[in-house]
Parts: sequence; C-alpha cells; structure tokens
Amino acid sequence: MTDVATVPTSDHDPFGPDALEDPTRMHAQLREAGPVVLLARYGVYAMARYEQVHAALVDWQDFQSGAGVGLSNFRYEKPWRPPSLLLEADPPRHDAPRRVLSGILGPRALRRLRDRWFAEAEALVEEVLSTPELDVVPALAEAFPLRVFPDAVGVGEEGRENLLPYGNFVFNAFGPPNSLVTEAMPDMPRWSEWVNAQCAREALSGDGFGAAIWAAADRGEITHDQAPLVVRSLLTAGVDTTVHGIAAMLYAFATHPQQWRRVRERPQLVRAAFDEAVRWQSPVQTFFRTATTDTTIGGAVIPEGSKILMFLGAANRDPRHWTDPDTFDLERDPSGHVGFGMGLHQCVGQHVARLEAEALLTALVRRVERLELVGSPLRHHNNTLRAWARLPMRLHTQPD
Ligand code: OVM
Repeated sequence: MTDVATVPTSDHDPFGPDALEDPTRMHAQLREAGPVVLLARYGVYAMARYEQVHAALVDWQDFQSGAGVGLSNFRYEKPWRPPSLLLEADPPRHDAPRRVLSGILGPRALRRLRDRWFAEAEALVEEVLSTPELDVVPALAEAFPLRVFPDAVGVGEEGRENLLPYGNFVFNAFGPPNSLVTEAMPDMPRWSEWVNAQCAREALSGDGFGAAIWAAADRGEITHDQAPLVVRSLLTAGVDTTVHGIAAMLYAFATHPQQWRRVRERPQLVRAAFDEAVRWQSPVQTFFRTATTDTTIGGAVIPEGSKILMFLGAANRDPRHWTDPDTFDLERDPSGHVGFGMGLHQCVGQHVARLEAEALLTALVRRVERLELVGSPLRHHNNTLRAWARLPMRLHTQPD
C-alpha cells in the first residue's frame, strides 16, 4: 500500500484581469502550494515549478498535445479551427511537418536573411530617432517584425494589419471563453479568412518560407493538403510572439539602465539579452497538456484525460531552479528557460525570433545611450501572452 497524496486546490483564475495584469503573486502561491495544484474554477490541474513543468514538456507520451494545448479538450469539444499540425499534434503525425519547418527556419537557412534584417533594423531605428519620445510598442516592437517577417514568409502587402489581431485571438482562444474571446468573436471570421487565403501557393511569393513549405510538399516530405496548415502556423505563431518578446526586452532595458550600459559595452551580449528577457517576462505564459494515462506527480494521481496547465512564466522564475529569479540580469546564463517551451514542441521559430531581436537590439545599442520610461507602461491583456499595450519612452542618443 502506498499513500495517495491529495492535490492542493487553488481558487486563482490565471485568465482573470488581476492575474493578467501581474501574475507574480499567483505564480509564487501556485509554486508554494505543491508540485501540482487543482484549479477549482476550471477543474483542471496546474504545474508552476520548474522541475515538473520541464519534466512534463519533455514527456510527450504521458502529456499529449493532440487534445489541444488550450483549456478546450478536443476529445469532447470541436476545435474552433482545424488543429495545428505542429502545436496540436503528437508523434507520429507531428513529425513530418515539424521536420520540414525546422529546416526552413533553422540557423543555416536564416543566414541569407541576416544582412537584410540588420540593415532594416538600422533604417527603422534611424527613422524612429527623429521622434525621440514615443511609444515603442507600435514604433519598434510591432514595426520591426511586421517589416521583416511577412516579407520573409512571402505574404503580399495587402491586409497585413490582420496578422496581429488574428494571432492575438488565437492566443486568447487557448484560455476560457471570457470577454477577451467573446468580444473579438464578431471580427474573427474576417481575420481568419484573410490568414487562410494567404496560405495558398498562389498567394505567396516564390522565394519565402511559404514557398519553401509548398516545395517540401512537391518533394513528398509533407502532403499538399498539409502545406497550407503549416503556412498557417507561421502566420499564427510568428508575429505576436516576437512583438511581445521584443517589447519585453525593451521594457527590461528601460527599467534596468545598468544592464543597458553593460550590453553597450559588450554588444555580443545581445543574444543572451533577448533570452534573458524571454525568461524574465515569458511572453508565452502558459500552455496545457492532456494526461494520456493516470500519472503520479508528487505522490498524487492525475487521472487520464485531465487537462494540465503548464505555467512557463512561473517555472522561469522558480527560486528552486534560478538564483534571484525576479532579476533581469545579463550575467546569468538563461539557457534551460522554458519560455520557448522544451522538448519535441519547443518553438520551431526561435531562431527567427532571436535573429529579429538581435538585429533590432544591435541597431539600438549602436545609437541609443539610454532608454527612459517617460509615462506609465500599460499592459495588454491576453489569455496566453504577457504583453504590453503601451511603453512610452525617450530614446536618448549619443551626443555627436
Ligand atoms: C500554430 C501555433 C499557434 C499558436 C502558437 C503556436 C507557440 C503555434 O498554429 O501552429 O506556438
């Protein structure tokens, strides 16, 4: 006979306005409560400690994605859109689309974009500096990814304004059907139709990531039916995430002037800086998994079929794993953070995200002596994303 531990219960609503405004206290309480917690409000389990989150993310056999990585369980509920072949699939179905995208978005393939993106970043920073006081969310965090990423995919100019709201809706839709979801419902078909139309071969330029996905279908690496859904993954996951990752980094430096001086002294720190910002803010806060078997966590049995919420943001600040986790610090080695996930599903676009951030930060480091917050930052609430709506800053330039 073994004792079966009971799972602690929590009344926290991770998708309520208080937690979305600042999840820090909730994260600490969920980590303290135990290795796994029952979120009474939703009847789902949650893990907030690094050890358990990491272990579950790498264990795709026991913690599947195919029943959806949002609150909705695809075993019982019809998904609002055809499931992603990457995010919402398990091996073996997941593997061919993953292999194809890994090649197209891998470090080797991105080399041809590097010089162009660095030049684009310099041009944007130069433009922005003509107005030294401005909201860096639209001016930098949104403007840069929107300048380079849709071009790299091969999307036409018309209708690009649909990309951010569509992504924002998808990330909200991983949560419960609260007002963030229901209030956007009327607009969703318009965004969705435009995005789906851009996934067709005819809509894409001949030299981008999109065309490369269709070429992989021609080679038989995925089917022609799968190609538009793989393109859809790029357009869904590739914009809001990088926007909020870059915004997190700009906020981090504006609030840590000492760290800005450090990166200016040693520009080779730009890559670590982005990963440390991703660890510290965790632009993607949460994803669910579904237990494929009765599984024991910390002595408690989580029944087969249960949804389990992985708090990436809480794991990334777990003091059981990190020293001074709440400090944004370029001296630390942020590797092993779960801000891009971990295991089989770990962000396939992470090299794209890092290259965007590196290009923009390099241009800023060259020209900007100090980033100063000149007004109140304003959070953008999303059921999955930790995001900024507004970051008013003065960008102090080098006196010539
Ligand atoms: C996808 C997808 C959508 C949202 C997020 C994501 C972070 C992937 O459509 O594949 O990964």
